[in-house]
Amino acid sequence: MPMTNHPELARVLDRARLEAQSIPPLTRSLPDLTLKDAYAIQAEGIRLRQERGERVIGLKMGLTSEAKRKQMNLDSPVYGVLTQAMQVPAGGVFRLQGFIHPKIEPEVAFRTSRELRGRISREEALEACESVFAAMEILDSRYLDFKYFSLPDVVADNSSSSMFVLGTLERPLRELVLAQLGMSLEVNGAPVQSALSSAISGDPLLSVVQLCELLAERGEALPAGSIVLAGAATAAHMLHPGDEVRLTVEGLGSVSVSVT
Ligand code: OOG
Repeated sequence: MPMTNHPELARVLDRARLEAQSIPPLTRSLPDLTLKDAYAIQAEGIRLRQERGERVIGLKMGLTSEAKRKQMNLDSPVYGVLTQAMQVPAGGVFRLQGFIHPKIEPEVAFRTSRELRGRISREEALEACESVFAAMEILDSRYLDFKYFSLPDVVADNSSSSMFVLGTLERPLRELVLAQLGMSLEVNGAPVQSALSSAISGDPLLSVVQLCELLAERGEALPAGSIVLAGAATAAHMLHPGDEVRLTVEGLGSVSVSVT
């Protein structure tokens, strides 16, 4: 059987992203694509971005809530890589042009202050994360129909990572009951999604534990100073020109983005 050509598949996905032209899911022509292949393709895609000067600043977890797993009809958490070029400043502008079918999701994010390697406990994650803040992730899938893809497809596509916005109020984790924060996403002043932070992995800090487990399976560590997006608390919301999107997280303030 021929070896899967990870660099070539990464280039196909990279081109789809840069040209904002969706493509059929990889598994349509490669039904045997494994998760291991998919993470290798993802890593190649990040390497291409690094070659163009992008810097890795963190990781995102995806499919950590029941709402998202149901929306995407997939059943286990995945991760993707974040670079500095994907960040929209808080209160900034997100331009739809150049994206395929972007959606936004309410999240919380952590900042780590020490490296985490191997399987860790919640207590170790608590020790290693110096702050928590509100965050919104803007997803975009490079595949034709955002709905129909398998786990290896989404992982190869950097777990639908596109852009993200971080809140400016960073708080120490021990000051909050992390699993009990009310989260509300509003578009043009009207609530569109709301949930308790427990919707994220039962407790958003457990997303960090799960991330370390996934990284450990690949012999990788979570570097000190990483941003970790914990995954969406609710289903994703489609973006339209003129949308003013605001996320408020209890104890963590609000963060907004304008869509043009
Ligand atoms: C997969 C990524 C999901 C989340 O927060 O659950 C995700 C997708 O929905 O395309 O990032």
